[in-house]
Amino acid sequence: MRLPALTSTAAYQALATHAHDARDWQMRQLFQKDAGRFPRMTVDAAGLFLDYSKNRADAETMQLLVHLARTRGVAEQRDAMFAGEKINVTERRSVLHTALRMPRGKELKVDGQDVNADVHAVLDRIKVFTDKVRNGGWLGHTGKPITDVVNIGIGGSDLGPKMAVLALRSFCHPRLKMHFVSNVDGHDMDAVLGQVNPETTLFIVASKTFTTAETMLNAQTARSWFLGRAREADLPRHFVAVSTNTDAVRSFGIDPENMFPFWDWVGGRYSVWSAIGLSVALAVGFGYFQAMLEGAHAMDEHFREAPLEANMPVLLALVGFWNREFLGASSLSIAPYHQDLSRFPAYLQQLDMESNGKRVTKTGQPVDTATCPVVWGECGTNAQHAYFQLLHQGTDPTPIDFIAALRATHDLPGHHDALLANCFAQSEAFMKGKTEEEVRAELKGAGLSAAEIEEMVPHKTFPGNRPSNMILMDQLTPATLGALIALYEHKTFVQGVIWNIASFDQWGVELGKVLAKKIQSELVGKVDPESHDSSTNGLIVMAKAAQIE
Ligand code: G6Q
Repeated sequence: MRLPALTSTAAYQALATHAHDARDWQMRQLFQKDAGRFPRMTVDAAGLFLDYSKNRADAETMQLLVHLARTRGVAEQRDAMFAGEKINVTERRSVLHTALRMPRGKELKVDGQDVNADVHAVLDRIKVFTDKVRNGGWLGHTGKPITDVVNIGIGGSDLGPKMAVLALRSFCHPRLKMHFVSNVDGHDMDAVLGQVNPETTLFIVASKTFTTAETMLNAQTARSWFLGRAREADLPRHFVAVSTNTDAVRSFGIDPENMFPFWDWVGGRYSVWSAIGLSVALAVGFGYFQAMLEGAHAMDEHFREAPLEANMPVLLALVGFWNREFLGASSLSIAPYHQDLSRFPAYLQQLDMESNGKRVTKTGQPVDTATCPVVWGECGTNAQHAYFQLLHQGTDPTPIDFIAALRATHDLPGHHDALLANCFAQSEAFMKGKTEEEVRAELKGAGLSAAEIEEMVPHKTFPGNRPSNMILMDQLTPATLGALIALYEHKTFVQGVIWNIASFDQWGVELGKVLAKKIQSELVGKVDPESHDSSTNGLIVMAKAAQIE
């Protein structure tokens, strides 16, 4: 669908006019004058609850935003994605991570291929393999059960599995220790190899293309390390692959029998649901892995069926778009109040920024507005003691997504109430702030003189009126984690549709890769390079000199 430039549309212009007034709104007042704000600006779906009432938006704002989503074709594009149409236009591919979590037996054919049957055939193999490793039936070359699993992968082949294994810590197998090596920096691999025993370690080489330089080097290093301690014939007990590239897996020396396949219609950053999630299934067991898929599927069904005005991913996308586009928020902070979600902000960084960090439309014209904000974050309450200062009193308004579970998965007394109290208190403080009058009254109560009070007032005043969302679940379980990831996947999708950008490619990753190859050969070359700028030439010469010494 050829869409008009976003800012030229009547729907966008109506929002721009409306935003002119909204810039002066105070959320405190919005809450005071509207008792129905909380019930109206909250939504439940797939075991998650979203409260988006602490945004500088009212009922009219939401209507205008939903109208914009409608006119940009969000519903049609969503249906095209689920149907397997080739909506990844620059790579001419379908985008079917949703098919990875479809229940068995649902009809979906792409290019004549029965996608559902293919997906479930691989899931069946994952079940057999993971059961065997977990119950001690899969033995290392000296007859001992596996104790350590090392996932070697990077980007989408690392961030999702690592985040999910940490998030589901309470569901993990007590014997299996999970490790993730991603960085080409040898310190990453070195740290893991120092901890594991070749007799009881299983390496998963996880790479969609099986050509990614970092992963290939790490896999070769692991292979050499292993072969220094065992025979070539022992490799099949200790190395498996997850990939779409059977030939490359075979040439690496892994029997395709030990390869778990997936398909080109699974984007790297959307691949935790595929065989790339093998490490997750090993850690938590196939039953819980399936529960994660089911949680995501429940969110898919909601996204497909709920009207746009009551659709959780659509609403999250729209308030994010509003903050970015009209209230000048150039970043989005993610604050999970759950230590097990410590890698969730990093996971979302890739999901959102690699998908929507684009500057041209699907048809190649420059985008006429800002696109994806910078996504970053850290767990609460730690973040409160680090950078929340800037969020409260800095000069840039930064929206925050709070994420919390109402019930803990531990039974240590006192902690969870303290955690939730902090989470809710922060969301209230960002919204309300603290007025000059309130500061004066407080300081007067503390016995300060009038002069002292006036000196302190500017420092102790909080402007407030800072937007946030609150995402709650009962407990962090495989199902709610699945729903949470799917929520953000669909949110990202909706924003990409509104901006009309190609959310499913990542050409921006290429340039650095090509240059790194050239520099890598120069670092070991005899002649000092002259072809770069003086800074890059100088850095290469320095690194060469350090290696010679
Ligand atoms: C994700 C990106 C990227 C990719 C890695 C690893 O969407 O495509 O992060 O996942 O570059 O790629 P391989 O799995 O092919 O090694």
